Amino acid sequence: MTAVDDRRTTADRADTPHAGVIGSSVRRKEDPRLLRGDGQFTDDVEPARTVYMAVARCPYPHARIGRIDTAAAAKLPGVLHILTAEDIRENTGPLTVLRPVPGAPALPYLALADGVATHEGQPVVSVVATSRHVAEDALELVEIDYEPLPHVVDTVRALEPSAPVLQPGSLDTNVLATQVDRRGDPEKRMTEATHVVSGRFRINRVTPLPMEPRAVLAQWRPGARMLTVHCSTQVPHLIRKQLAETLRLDESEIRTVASDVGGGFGQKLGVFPEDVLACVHAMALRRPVKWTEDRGEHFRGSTHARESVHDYTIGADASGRIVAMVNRYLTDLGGWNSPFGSAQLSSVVFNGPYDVHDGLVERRVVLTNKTPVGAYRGYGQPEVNFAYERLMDKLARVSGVDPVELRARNMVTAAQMPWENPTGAVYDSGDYELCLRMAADAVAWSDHAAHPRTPRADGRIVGIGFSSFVERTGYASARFLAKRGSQFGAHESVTMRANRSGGVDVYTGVSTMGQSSETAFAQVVAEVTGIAYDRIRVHSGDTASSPLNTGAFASRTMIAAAGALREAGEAFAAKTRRLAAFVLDCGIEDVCIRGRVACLADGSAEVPLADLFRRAITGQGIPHDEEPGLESTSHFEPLDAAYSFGTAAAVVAVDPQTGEFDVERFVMVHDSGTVVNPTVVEGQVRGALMQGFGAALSEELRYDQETGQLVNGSMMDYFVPTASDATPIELLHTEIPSPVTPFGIRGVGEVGTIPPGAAIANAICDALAEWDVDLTALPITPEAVWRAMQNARVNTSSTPGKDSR
Ligand code: SMO
Repeated sequence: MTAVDDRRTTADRADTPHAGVIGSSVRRKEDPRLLRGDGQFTDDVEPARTVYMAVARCPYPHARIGRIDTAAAAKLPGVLHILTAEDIRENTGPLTVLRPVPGAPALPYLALADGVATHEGQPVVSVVATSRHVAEDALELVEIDYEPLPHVVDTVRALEPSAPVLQPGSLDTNVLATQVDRRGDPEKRMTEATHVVSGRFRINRVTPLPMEPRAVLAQWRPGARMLTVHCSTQVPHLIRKQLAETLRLDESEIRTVASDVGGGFGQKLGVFPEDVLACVHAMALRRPVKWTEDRGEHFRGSTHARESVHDYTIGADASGRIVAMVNRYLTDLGGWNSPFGSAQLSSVVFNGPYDVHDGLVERRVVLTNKTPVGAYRGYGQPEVNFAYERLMDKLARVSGVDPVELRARNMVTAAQMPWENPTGAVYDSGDYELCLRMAADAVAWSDHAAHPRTPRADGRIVGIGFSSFVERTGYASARFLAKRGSQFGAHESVTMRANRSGGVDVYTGVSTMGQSSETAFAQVVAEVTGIAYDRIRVHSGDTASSPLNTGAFASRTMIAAAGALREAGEAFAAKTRRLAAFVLDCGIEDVCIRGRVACLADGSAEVPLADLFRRAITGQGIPHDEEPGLESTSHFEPLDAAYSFGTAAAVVAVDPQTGEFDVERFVMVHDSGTVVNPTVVEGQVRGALMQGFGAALSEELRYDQETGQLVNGSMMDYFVPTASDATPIELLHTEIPSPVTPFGIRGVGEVGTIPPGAAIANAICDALAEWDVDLTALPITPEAVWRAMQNARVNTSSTPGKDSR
């Protein structure tokens, strides 16, 4: 572990010269506007003559679309423009996918359902009117003849021969693609193993549910041939690319702007049909067209996530040492491929933190008549963690090895790194066992393990469960992405520009969506250049001003951007020091930049940065061999992905009569390498843990098998945790720098979503260990626990509850 730098505690006043550098919990640059209600979200942008779009959506899970009659709607006063598939077929292309499923045929689709709709909520007709309510009224007057087709909404049933095939033009079955990664001979190792544990693990369909739903505002100036698109997105430059492709415009004719974004979580990772439709309407009407998603639309028309079925097997020798890990899983894609496609990281890190040579992971991507699945914080890692960590506890049980010792015995060690897993992922560095031991100590595991699980005075039995994990953060390289057909790079890009006030403007295509990138970027610039944190302004998310970058996802922004900020900052500082040496008449090596001035190291002479910057901007008063201007741009690609890691421990009290339970403690021990801003990192981990608790304990999008309808698509029926449901969280960190990233930073955005399900399920099963209760599905509700107890009753002679009171 590296020593905790004392700058962190002493330097969080923004006006001290060295405040805001890496490691300090400086106040967030985003907060003054957001806390005053002065943020500017897409819906806050309201140009003159703005008109409003509403969208008619398919009410069936699968339907052929017959005649569409828009005549009555068109006559409604205030209605300006109506689109159906017929109107856009000629002039727009299919929506493009940023991260195609490797090995899958393309499933091109238009912004409006053309002939057949494959999920409830798919856009069929769009209407623009002078107000949203008129547009919504017009939808009531649109007549659409639907011929319902046979549907399938269950992932496993979609593979049965009787299931309707969703894409008969491209596929014979509903399997879009099968991907196998393997190393060694896991089947043979499994036959030689002393202990083999396996299970089928069902992961619930959930949705990221950002506080700000999707939103778009499109403006077209035909004379200038300029389409300006404000959009709530994580990836302004990638949306610009996708809009250009679908609208058949030059990229130079499109400017996308993401101002404040109220959460993305992976969902806002590419262009959606409504974005295209708003642009088509705006170009036809020559008026600004706005669409803001409502919650009902959001539940059916955005993207869902996570739903998968994992058939996982682990083999071990007599001592519990793992000899093979095999995961064959189905991942549900819904009715179409979304801009980012379904999760791929269940494969990449399927073995978690465990050292195994022989391994196999088989991924089958399955189409069903449900809302498309897209990225969501963690992107496959929470799903597979639930499977392998439940099995580690089963393995502990059958082998008689303590679950903490079993984990420790199997973890990749610091000495083994860099270590390549069976899929080719290279774990860069870390001390996985240290985090595990810290978690075990924090919950006094050895004391707990030594005592029987007997009820407390309140009748509840306390159990403790662990989940150890790695998190892939960032991407291996542009070459790695190219092999998978991904339409983006692994780099991040910034431009730094001096201004006459003596400040620095930093331009980035990364949009600010709660991850505090403005703050963290400014900290890196302050660290590298010595310029005061409060003289650095970060401008986010506008393609007209920022260099062409990748975007904010995959816990990758800081890993890549810190390198770009360092390179740009070093070049910027070097020129600043040359100008200062000229003015102060000294050697360049004698010049320091401190806060708002450049000075001699001993402080005997100084010149304000504002003076130097004005000289550079005017080209007046600079050395003859210097070019005017003070600006630098850098595009930086890190060497490799970095792997964050840790262990979580849950302490859960279970009522053995009813299955009711409470998570009384949740300890998260985590390493994200060098920490840029401790408060921001803590916020990221806590926020992701809350989403992890939601997915683990209460959230599940349920479809009626008979009708194919989403039955709980509202905030009344879909149980997102509220503040009053918050589980108490205890955070502990180690801080081991990564050798493959600038400053040793690992990503931190997604990690909290990973361990809650497994840790809590393991704790409940530990509490009810006497009856061998097994939990294999998420979410874990009291009913699920009660049912698992009933199953255990059938399998054992004893009865949970009865004997224990
Ligand atoms: S699921 Mo994230 O925004 O890569």
